[in-house]
Amino acid sequence: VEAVDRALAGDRRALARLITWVENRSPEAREALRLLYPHTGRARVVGVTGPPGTGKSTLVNQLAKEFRRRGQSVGIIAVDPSSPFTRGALLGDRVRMQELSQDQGVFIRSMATRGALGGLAETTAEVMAVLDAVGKDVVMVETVGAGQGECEVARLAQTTLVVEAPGGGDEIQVLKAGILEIADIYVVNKADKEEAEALAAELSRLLSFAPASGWQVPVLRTIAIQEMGIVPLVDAIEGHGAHLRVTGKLQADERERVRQQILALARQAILARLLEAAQADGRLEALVQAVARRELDPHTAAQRLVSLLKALEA
Ligand SMILES: Nc1nc2c(ncn2[C@@H]2O[C@H](COP(=O)(O)OP(=O)(O)OP(=O)(O)O)[C@@H](O)[C@H]2O)c(=O)[nH]1
Ligand SMILES: [Mg+2]
Repeated sequence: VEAVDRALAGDRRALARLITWVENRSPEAREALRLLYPHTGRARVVGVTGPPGTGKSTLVNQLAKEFRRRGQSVGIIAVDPSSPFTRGALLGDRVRMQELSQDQGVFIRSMATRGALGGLAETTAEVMAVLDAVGKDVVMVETVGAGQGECEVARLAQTTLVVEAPGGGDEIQVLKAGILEIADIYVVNKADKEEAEALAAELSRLLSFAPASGWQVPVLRTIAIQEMGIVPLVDAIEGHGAHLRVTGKLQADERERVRQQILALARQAILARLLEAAQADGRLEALVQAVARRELDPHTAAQRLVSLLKALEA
């Protein structure tokens, strides 16, 4: 595919086109990804997640600037949670990130989650692979840590930042979502607010109960709007990267991610083939009716459906 060569050579419009293919799951996407894959595996992938409005986008913006000062190129994926509630915030992001987008070393892409049901993590992983392949040194992914899907997206990262802020955000909510476990670095943003200190203390206390691993999750304070605490945060991100490398965790985690990715894609492919076959000859509808009439139980029906796969292979 010609666009692949051009994107690899640094053409931003070709890069944007590749990402659109991937997002739309268009036929060109698979071939493009196949050609790009050998070029991947070099980027530092950083996930930034946390409750709505804690300053994730502002922080990502500042982190990008600091990485640029350190001579690194940056790709940013903002996963937009389709709720109308966040529409305005996204617009704000655009304005804020305008200055960044003038910089050729930064590529920013917002991804809609609408209609990406279930496949969001797979699609995001593929967009990350594209940015990695074209040579971005750092790829940052911003997601709102609310639902299961967003947590999945956070797991695609090598290093995950969980961003909290005092006021508004309900910490208990966050803990319920299991977000504490996914943090490699905890950020208490809006440290200009008085309650930030108590929040940081509470987080440190909660983290002290976590089982010991080779990595002590730091709790760092930032004031993203004033560009404060950004340098120590980037230092911590680099520190976590070094930790992953020396412990061999970088490769181990990567293999686990690839394993999950293969299985997820295989699951999708199998289900698609099964549904195609079962719907074509009305088999699925027949099973549904049989179960509804209590002639079959759902387990047996599922087994009959799966046995269709053998027929397909034959
Ligand atoms: N006081 C204060 N406000 C901040 C700080 N950082 C960001 N904000 C403000 O907080 C609001 C939300 O910031 P965003 O960066 O859009 O937050 P977000 O987490 O990306 O929001 P969503 O993507 O909608 O979840 C904006 O009005 C920012 O200006 C900070 O350090 N201190
Ligand atoms: Mg945001």
